[in-house]
Amino acid sequence: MRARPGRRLLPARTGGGLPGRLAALICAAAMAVGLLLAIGHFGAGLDEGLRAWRDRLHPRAASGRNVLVEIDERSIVALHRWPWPRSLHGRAVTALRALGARTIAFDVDFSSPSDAGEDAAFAAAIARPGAPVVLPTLRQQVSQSAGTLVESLPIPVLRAHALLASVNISGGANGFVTSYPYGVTIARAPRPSVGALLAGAGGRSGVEFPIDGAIEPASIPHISFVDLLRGRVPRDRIAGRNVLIGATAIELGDRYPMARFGFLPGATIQLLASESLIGGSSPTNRGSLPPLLLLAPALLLAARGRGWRRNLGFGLAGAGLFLAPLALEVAKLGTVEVAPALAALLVAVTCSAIASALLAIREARLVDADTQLPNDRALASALRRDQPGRTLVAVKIDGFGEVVAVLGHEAAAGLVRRVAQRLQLAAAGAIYRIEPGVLAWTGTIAGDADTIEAAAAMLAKPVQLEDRRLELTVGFGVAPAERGGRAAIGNATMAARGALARNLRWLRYDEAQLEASDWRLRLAEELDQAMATGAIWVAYQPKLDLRTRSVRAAEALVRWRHPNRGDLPPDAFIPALEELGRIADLTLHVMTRALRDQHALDRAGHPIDVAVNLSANLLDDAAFLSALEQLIAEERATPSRLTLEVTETMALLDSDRALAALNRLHGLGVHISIDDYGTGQSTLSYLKRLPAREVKVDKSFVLELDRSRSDQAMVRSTVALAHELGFEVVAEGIENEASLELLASYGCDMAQGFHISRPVPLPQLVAFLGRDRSVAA
Ligand code: G
Ligand code: G
Ligand code: MN
Repeated sequence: MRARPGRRLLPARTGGGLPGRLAALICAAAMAVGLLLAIGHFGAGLDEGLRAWRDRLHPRAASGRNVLVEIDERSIVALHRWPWPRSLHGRAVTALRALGARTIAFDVDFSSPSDAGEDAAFAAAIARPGAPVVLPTLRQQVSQSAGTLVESLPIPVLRAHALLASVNISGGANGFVTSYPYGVTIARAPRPSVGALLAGAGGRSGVEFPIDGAIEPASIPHISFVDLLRGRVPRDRIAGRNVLIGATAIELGDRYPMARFGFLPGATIQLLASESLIGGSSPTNRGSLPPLLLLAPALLLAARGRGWRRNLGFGLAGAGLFLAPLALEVAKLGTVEVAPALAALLVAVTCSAIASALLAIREARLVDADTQLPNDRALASALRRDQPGRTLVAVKIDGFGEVVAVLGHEAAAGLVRRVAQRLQLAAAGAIYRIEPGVLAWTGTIAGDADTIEAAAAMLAKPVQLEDRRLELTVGFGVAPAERGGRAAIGNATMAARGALARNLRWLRYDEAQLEASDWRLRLAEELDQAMATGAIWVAYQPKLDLRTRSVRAAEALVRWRHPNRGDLPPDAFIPALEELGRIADLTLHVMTRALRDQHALDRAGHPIDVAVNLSANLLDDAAFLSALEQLIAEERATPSRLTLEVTETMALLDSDRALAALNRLHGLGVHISIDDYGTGQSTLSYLKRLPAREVKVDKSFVLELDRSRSDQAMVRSTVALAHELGFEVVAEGIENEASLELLASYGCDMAQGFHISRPVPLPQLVAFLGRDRSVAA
C-alpha cells in the first residue's frame, strides 16, 4: 500500500486572484478606454471640477502688484449715471499718475464715440506724460453667420497715445474659464492680453496658459472708482503698481464662471490670469498621458492581487490620482488631467470585480457542495487536459441511496468524505465525487491494479459514522480516459456498477460493456421466443390462511427454462428486462397465464386468489396500466381476486405518479400488496399513504424466526402495528412448523414458504389443493 498521509484533498484554489493573462487583458482594455477619453478630451469637465477642488486645498494670495479699480455699485450710485462721461476716466488717469501708478489699464469698452468734448477730454488726459495707459481691444465675429474675426479697437482719438491689449475671455469644456491667452493675433497683428501685459510676460500670441485657481480673488487689492476720484486713496496703495479699471457692478454684466468661484467679473479674471504669470504659478498642463501611463503598472499589480490586496491596490491607485496632481500643483510643478486615468481605473475595477465573481462562480461549479470534493465537471475538464495512456477509476458505494434515506443527506456526505480520505491514501492526485455514491480518480493502465487493491484494503474496515459502524460494499470500474471526459466518467461508472452486480472487485469498461451488451442483446431477442414456446412459464406458491388453515391464494412466480443456460432465476433476467424496457411484456405474459390458470383452478373446484409481482417502475408506464386494464377485461377476471405485489422501493415511495398508478389500480378493484416489507426504508405508517391491503414481511425476517429472538420481536410488532393500520399481513419464507405456529400465535393472517409448498407448476398446485382440501375437510 502506498500511503501518503497529509496530502490535501482538493487542488489549490485560486481564491479570487485573477490569472495573469486575464489581468493583463483587463488592464489593456482599461488603458484603451483611458486613451480614447484622453484623445477625445472627454472628461475635461471632470478635470476642471477636480482642479477646483484641489485649488481650494492650497489657496494663495495675489502678489499685490496689480490693483483693481472697481466700477462698482457704489461708484455708479455716487456718480448718478452710466455710462460715465469719458472725462471721468481722464480724471482717473490723472489721479492714478499722481499717485505713482506704473501702468493704467482699462477693461471698459471705448470702441464707439461718445460726446466729442468728453472723448477729447479723455484723450487729452491719456496724451499727457506719465504712466502708460492701456486700452482694451475685443475680438469678435463680423456677424453671427460669418466666421471672420475682427478686432474692435478704441476710437482713434483715444488710442492715439495709448497701448492696446486684448481683453477676450473664453470658456472651456463646461463653459468654465480655465485658461487665458498670452495674446491674440487678428489679421496677422499680434496683440498681448491685458493679463500678460500687466505681468510683463512675453506674449506667445495664440497660446493659452491655465489660470491658477488657487489664487484668492479677494486677495487682489481693490479700490472703488469713486474713492479714487474723490482723492480718498492713499498713495502707498497705488505707487509702483499696475492698475486695472473695470466693472464689478453686477448690473454691468461682464461676468464669467470659474469652476471654483462661480461668476467673477471679467476684470477680476484678467487680474487672476496676470497673477498666475507673476507668481510663476500658472501650472504647465502636462495633459492626461502621464497619469495614464503611471497607472498602467499599478492596475496590473492590483488586478492580479486577491481579495483585500486588490481593493487596497485599486484604492491606492485612486488616491494617487487625487493626490499626485495636488502635490504637483502645490510644488508649482504643473498640473495633469486625471479624468481619463480615473475612467481607466473605473473600468479596471469593474471588470476585475466582474471577472473574479464569474471565476468564483465557475470555481463553485467545479466543487461538490456537500463534500467540498471536486465534482464530475472538474473531472471532465481535468480529463480534457490529460495525456493519453491515462485511465479513470471509479468506485461505487453499494446502496448509497439507502444510506442517504436512512442517515440523511449530511451524514451521507460525511461518509463520502471519509471514503475519499481513505482513497486518498491509496490513489495519487485528486479524488472526485462524480455521482452521489461514486468517487473517482485518474490513474494509469499499469498502476490501476495495485491502486485498486490498496483502495479496496482501505475501504475494507467499517466506517464509523456518528454511532453507527457501516460496512461498505464497493465496486471499482476502470475506463480509458482518452475518449473524452464525459464518456470516460460514464464508462468507468458503468464498469463499477457492473463489478458490483457481478460481485467482482473491479471491472474494466470494455469487458463490462462487451459482456453486458452481448448478454442483454441476446436476452431481448430470446424473450419473445421464450414466451411463445413456453420456455418462460409460471410457478405457483400457495398462501396459507393461518386462521382457516386453508390455501386462500397463490403467488405467480415466473420461471425461465433456458435451452443453453438451464433454469434462470428471476434475478438473472428481470433487472435486465427492466433496463431494456421489456418488463411490461413479461409481466403481461405472466398475468395472462395467471388469470387463465385461475379460471382453470375455479373449474377444478379451487377458487383461490392469485398474486402477480409487479416491478415498481411499471407504475410509471401509462401504456402498461392500460394494457393491464384491458387484459383484466379480456380475460373476464374478477379484479378483487387479483393481488399485485409491489416491492417497497424508493421509487415507490418518492413518486407521485406511482401513487397515482396504485390508486388507479385500486380503483379497478385490484388488491395491492407491499412485497419484501422490511428490506427498504419505509415505515408502516408511511406505507399507509398507499392504497395497499396487504403487507408481506420479507423472508429474511422469517427464515430463522424460530431461532431468532430479534426476528420474533420484529415480526410480532410488525403484525400488531400492521393490523392497527388496517393491513393484512403475509409472512413468506416459512421453512418449518415452529415458525408457522409462532406466526399463527402472532395473529399473522397468511403464510407462504417451502414448509407449506415450494413454487410449483399448475398441475402440482391443483394436486396440492386437492390434498389440502381433504386435510381441511
Ligand atoms: O422465487 P423466486 O426466485 O421466483 O423469486 C425471485 C424474485 O423474482 C422475487 O422477488 C419475485 O418477486 C420476483 N419475480 C418473480 N416473478 C416475477 C414477475 O413475473 N415479475 C416481476 N417483476 N418479478 C417477479
Ligand atoms: O416476490 P417475493 O420476493 O415475495 O418472492 C418470493 C421469493 O421467495 C421467491 O423467490 C420464492 O422462491 C422465495 N421463497 C418462498 N418461500 C420460501 C422459503 O420458505 N424459503 C426460501 N428460502 N425462499 C422462499
Ligand atoms: Mn412477491
